[in-house]
Amino acid sequence: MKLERVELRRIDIPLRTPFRTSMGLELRRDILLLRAETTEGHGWGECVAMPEPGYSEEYLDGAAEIISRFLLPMVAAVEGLTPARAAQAMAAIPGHPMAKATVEMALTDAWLRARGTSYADHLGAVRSEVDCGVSVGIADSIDRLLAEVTGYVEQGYRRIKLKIEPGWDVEPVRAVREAFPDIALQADANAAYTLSDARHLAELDAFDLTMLEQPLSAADVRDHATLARMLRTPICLDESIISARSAVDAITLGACAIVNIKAGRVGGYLEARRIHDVCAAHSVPVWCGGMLETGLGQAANLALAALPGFTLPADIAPSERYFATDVTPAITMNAEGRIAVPTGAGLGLEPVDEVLERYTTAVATLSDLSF
Ligand code: NPQ
Ligand code: MG
Repeated sequence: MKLERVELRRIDIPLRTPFRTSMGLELRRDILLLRAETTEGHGWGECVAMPEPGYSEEYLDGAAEIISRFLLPMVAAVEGLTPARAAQAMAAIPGHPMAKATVEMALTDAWLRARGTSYADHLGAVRSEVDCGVSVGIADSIDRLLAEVTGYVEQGYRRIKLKIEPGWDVEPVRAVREAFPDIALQADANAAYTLSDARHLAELDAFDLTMLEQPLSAADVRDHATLARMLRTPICLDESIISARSAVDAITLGACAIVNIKAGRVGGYLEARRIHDVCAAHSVPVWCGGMLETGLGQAANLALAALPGFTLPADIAPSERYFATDVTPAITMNAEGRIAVPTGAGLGLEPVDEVLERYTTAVATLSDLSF
């Protein structure tokens, strides 16, 4: 396979409901899509970076720059290009995992489409559907939170994840637990606390949470290990886990009992699978995180979440959770809170042209990738 031409496309989709986290309020989803044309056909990649740094250091304009200026020329020069060789070549540049994952995802889609193989079979999936959870943003009041969560429970989501931050933690978690004594419930802090909040966070132990996700900063792995010894609630790491190596380090230190896997955060689906493998070897359960992806990203995440070690519900949502109209045919969830893993070649779905055009804010075509 050889890379011939790439289209970078920015799309801007209004969110159906505002999504507030400790990093800020999101009203729309501004997304970078990459369409790779190769000698064997085309494929799609989706960049999960946000317009501004916050969740991590990456941001959309920076991702577009490193992709077009450095990653694509490197990948275009690879002899006998495969997704794995592309990932290997891109590893020469440190960092920029979301940008690398975008390129790897598009090349993988093209590669698999040409071979009639699904993303799920490529990654080693063993399930035909995935259990879905929902990530609930910080609300304006406890009453509004309860109304929102009630709707999600009625829709069949198999677990509820509450975004928390200092000032919005114990009370909302208590209220949801009292209203729904039996639901699977977890909280995600997106690194909003420090170790000095340990006694306060220990109050969450009263609510039988499946996990507390990323309470401390990404670099504070040792502090997470200290915190883990002070809490009964299992710690899950998201932002801290940037590779299979860092997953092994965190597990060995006792910093987490559960790992959230996002391909964008770790540089691609191949590294995501390696994290799954090392976690399985350490008997650490994993689950598939989400970044408010379109149907393209959700399709790849569904394939990943169908691997055997993904034993907890995913942050994979039906299209309607975030968007009035997705760029792909809508991904739907059944009344039991499950979404089918796509079975078609590659991602198994494609953007709908007129929807894509409607949301597009900028397009760049890169055809001279040879220098
Ligand atoms: C998390 N995702 O697990 C992330 C963080 C996150 C579904 O909770 C725009 C784009 C806003 C991506 C807000 C979920 C976002 C975003 C939060 C990702 O930590
Ligand atoms: Mg998270």
